[in-house]
Amino acid sequence: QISTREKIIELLTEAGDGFVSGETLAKKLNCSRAAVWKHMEELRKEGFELEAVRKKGYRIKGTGDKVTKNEIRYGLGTKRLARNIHYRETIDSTQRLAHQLVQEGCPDGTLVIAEQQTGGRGRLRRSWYSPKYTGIWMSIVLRPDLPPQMAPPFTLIAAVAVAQAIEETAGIVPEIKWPNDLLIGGKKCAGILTELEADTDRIQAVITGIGINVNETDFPDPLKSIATSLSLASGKKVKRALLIQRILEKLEKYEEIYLQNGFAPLKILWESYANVAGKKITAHTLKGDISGSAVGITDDGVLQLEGEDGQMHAIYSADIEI
Ligand code: BT5
Repeated sequence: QISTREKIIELLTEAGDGFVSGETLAKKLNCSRAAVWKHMEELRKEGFELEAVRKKGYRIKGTGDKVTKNEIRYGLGTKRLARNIHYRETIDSTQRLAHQLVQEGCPDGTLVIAEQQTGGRGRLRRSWYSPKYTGIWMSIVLRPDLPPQMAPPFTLIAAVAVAQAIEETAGIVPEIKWPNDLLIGGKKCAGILTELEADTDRIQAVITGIGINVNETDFPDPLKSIATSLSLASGKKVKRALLIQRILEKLEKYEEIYLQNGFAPLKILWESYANVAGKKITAHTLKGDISGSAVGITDDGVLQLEGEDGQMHAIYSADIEI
């Protein structure tokens, strides 16, 4: 079911550079001209650049770079994901709201997205820098019917979806650093935080938080040396809503593959973006550090590390130093 505003955007987009008169819009939308004008005002507030010319009507001049519900919905090719969107200009953390929505029984595919986070979170209570209008800060609620031990590959699946979408929209190929970092030229451009709500035998929700530096031109001091944005790396601005749509479409597709056939068929795709295999690394785990050479990941997404003592270690969660 599409809203009146989506319908307006559709009609104006179809007209391209041409104008659509208020009368035509009113007729097609089955409302008054005053109501059309009111919708236009709302769309303007959402960042659409709309031009109104007396006796000619309305025309679209291009969309401002915002990530509102309409910007995301228009042109989105998913069946399940982001049918339900919670948009905020400012929020503490999209993860926090997503957890709350899960408690309230939100549907599979619910998307929480914000222009800015004041308390963005990384793993292990680290903070995530999320300035206004320049990046993508979103959380997606998935409700697969799986046991909790099947949850870890969701981070890897999200990483592949994000890497591929970046490649298609920004024209740069990021590297995936196991498990949850995306790097360009050795600097972090995106991070993924997967959290779980589960009973002992069944997942209630996988909440996948995705943070991407898109159009930032600069970073504050502690991040300057370790962070980059797509626009710093590619030299051009990227339209965030387009990147979001591609990520959602891929995530939906890969989640379906995972549910039907497991992680094995996605592994090769993941490996094509990964940067660890064969490298000397140190895994900082909660139980201590393990150094050795990275062999690869298993069909379940577990990192295999051959220790300096020749022993094989299965790493389920860690920060990797290359
Ligand atoms: C992550 O954690 O990389 C997961 C980040 C997930 C953020 C998303 S945004 C939407 C959703 N809502 C949330 O509240 N969070 C999720 P981790 O691997 O622990 O990395 C955190 C570390 O990355 C920090 O300690 C900093 O060193 C660095 N960092 C912080 N902000 C950054 C940024 N914008 N770009 C690059 N690095 C950053």
